[in-house]
Amino acid sequence: MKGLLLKSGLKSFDFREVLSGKVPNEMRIWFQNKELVRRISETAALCTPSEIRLCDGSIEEYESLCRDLVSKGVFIPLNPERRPGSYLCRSDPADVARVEEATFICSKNKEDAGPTNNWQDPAEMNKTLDRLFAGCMKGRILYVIPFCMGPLASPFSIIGVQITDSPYVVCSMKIMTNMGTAALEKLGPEGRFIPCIHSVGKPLQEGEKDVPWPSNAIQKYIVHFPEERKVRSFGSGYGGNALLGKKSVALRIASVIGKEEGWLAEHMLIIGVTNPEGRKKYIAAAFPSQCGKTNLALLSSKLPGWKVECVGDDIAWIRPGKDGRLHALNPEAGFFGVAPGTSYASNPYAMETIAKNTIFTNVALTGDKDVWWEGMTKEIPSPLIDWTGDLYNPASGKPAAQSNARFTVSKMQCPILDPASNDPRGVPLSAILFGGRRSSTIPLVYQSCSWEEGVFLGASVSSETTAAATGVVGKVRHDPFAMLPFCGYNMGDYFAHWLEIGKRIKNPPPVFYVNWFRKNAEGRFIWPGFGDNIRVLKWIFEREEGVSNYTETSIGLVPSKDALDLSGIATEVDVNALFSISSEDWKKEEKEIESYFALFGKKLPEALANRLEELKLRLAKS
Ligand code: SAT
Ligand code: MN
Repeated sequence: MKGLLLKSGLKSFDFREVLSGKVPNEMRIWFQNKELVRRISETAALCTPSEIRLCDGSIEEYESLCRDLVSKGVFIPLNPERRPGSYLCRSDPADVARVEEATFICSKNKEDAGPTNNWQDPAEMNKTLDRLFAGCMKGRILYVIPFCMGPLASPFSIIGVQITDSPYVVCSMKIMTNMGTAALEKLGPEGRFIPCIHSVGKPLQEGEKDVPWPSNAIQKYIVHFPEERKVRSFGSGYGGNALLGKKSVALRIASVIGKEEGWLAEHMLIIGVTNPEGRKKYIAAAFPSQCGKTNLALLSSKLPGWKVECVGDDIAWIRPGKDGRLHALNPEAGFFGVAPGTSYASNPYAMETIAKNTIFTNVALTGDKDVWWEGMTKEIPSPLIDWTGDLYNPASGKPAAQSNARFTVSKMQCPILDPASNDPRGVPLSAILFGGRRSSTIPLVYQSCSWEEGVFLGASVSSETTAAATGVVGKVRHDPFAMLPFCGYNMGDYFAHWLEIGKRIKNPPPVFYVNWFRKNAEGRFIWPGFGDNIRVLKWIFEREEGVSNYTETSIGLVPSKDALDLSGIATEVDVNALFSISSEDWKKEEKEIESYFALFGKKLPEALANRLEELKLRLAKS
């Protein structure tokens, strides 16, 4: 590492000299935690970057990285009059989504990863990764990003340090996490952090010209070591594969920590719902990726007097409180939301949030240098450059924006951000929702009768696959608690942990199942969704207070006739089709759940097996 340049802010040093004890005053904070210094040195020695840059998380640093990315043609600055402070970035067409087949949980014992995760022996995996990481940052800068998931003031927050060779990742982490010196200060000399080592896996040979989106076309690995509390990610620069604070730390690793410490790390949005009388309740909801979490989190109410505010759109850390209730905290500082389908008509608050200071990835570019995607406006602007950089031809039948195109934006820009969004203690939950994308079988909403039955609903979530992960789109797959790709340990133990949490609190919140995506015989959505979902939230709110009417069915409680407020709804809704429970479809569903549960063998908690038997009996009688 002789002569390895070390930069912090505008100052440059020799890394070796600093290591040998000559730590300049302004750098003290970076060299106080021995484990951090060890990780940086070890990674630099293995990956052989040409420079090390310590990221302080300042706005100046962010802006200078953006300018750099613009000069290299990686970021296209958008029209400052229309979309100030914003950029468009185009990924490699082969690196557009999470790679679940390349995502691993490398616990010491295979059984601890469980039947739903890819597993390899950690020592073997480390050997494979050491080979891939050797020299992988040649010709590139190694960035060190200290970050804090959760409010800086919260005792529940988790500190991580991501080392990456992608400046796009640094900019995204700045938006999505509390990043930089503040996180380092919280870490302190003795503090523990989750090391997250990431490389796009494309070393540059002497004189080789870089591409705008470097990644590794052949080898991709997103690997978690739950016992060691470490993440190593290779070969991809996109989303959850690369912004390691999100799915890797705040879900996969945090779920393991939560299991040990008695709390839950969940793939859930959190919202505050206020009724016309001014009473407010917080609700958390789990849906798989690309099933409308950001849309529900930023809902613009179609019912007069009802209001939704957003605490978080993707992740909730949930703990039993001393008051006997569950409290939820959003560990993220920004939104990494799905762009296609977002419009002023469907989601005005999302559009306002992304009006400035936003990084767009894989959307289309208009003639006046603004962004566009399918569903933003009825007319397709012309001219239009598609997400691959070509002039768009609507006759091609292809979409102009990639179907997993995203916006990355600070939640502080959200016009309906809940005042408690950064509350270090989180917010008390009054209801929990599960849901998926199902064109048949599942009614718009139903309620479970107990915590155990609620856990059964979470465990039996299934959903049509979306473009958030690589692979076929539209195939129904089981996605328990919407955590299938994000649970860091055995899913059977995870079910048991949920049951256990319910026993530890006096007042578990009621649990509901929702499905906005049911279709009619012609293949059209029956329910308008978006702002009209407030009607469902209203029924849930009033169920929690015990006032809205319900009918008991074989699967749970549904709104009784006229209990769902459809006043002033703009579209005609076939309520019968929306709530029909076909015993034929449900018998199929029951068989599906039964064969899925068999996957967990002895790890399936008895309470869930019993709930399934009960459902079978009720369906047999119906
Ligand atoms: O995992 S990502 O952050 O890329 C998005 C998602 O799947 O929810
Ligand atoms: Mn998500």
